[in-house]
Amino acid sequence: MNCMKPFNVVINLKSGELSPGKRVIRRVSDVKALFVDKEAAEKLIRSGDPLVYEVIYADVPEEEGHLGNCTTIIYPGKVGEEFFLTKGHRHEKLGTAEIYFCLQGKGKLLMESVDGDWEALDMFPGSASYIPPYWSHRTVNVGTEPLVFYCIFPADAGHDYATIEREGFPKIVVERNGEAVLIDNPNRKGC
Ligand code: PAN
Ligand code: ZN
Repeated sequence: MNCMKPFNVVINLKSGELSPGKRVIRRVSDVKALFVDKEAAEKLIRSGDPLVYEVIYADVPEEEGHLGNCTTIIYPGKVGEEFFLTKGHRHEKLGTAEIYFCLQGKGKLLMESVDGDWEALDMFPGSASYIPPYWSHRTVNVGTEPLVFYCIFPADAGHDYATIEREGFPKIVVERNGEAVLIDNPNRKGC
């Protein structure tokens, strides 16, 4: 039997720092394939390869019964006209859900179901977005401050990044006249 002891982590509600935690960082070079404007991505990489987002995980076993949890901090920025975003994934165990609780900033949570429906939810401080089973998910920072949110998911859900990397999302989020707008992804491949 697993007799793990209960424990706290402490989350800074403004910065998203989670302690103690394990940090994963993603720079433009790690996510360049996701953006339409490859030239703009290469230019950013040459000029210092800025940080796009960080994920800080609480130390929980990736086993059935446990709840994985982490904060994500997406920095403000754009590649060409597209806002900074997370890689996006669907869960390897497709029938697992997730909750994103937004602490700071302004975002869009893009989702696509295995049936091909898509949805976009606004993220703002206090929004708690429910991602049902069978929906892939990607987050976009459409504001001028870091977008900070706390995620809770079945610890054994797993992450499938390859499908989204191959097919892309149906929509991308771009800045037009100072507004964040969703447009069709010109690089979307058929499923
Ligand atoms: C989140 C995401 C996190 C980073 O914890 O993993 O926001 O996004 P990517 O994993 O797409 O890089 C989650 O959805 N976990 O299942
Ligand atoms: Zn997830």
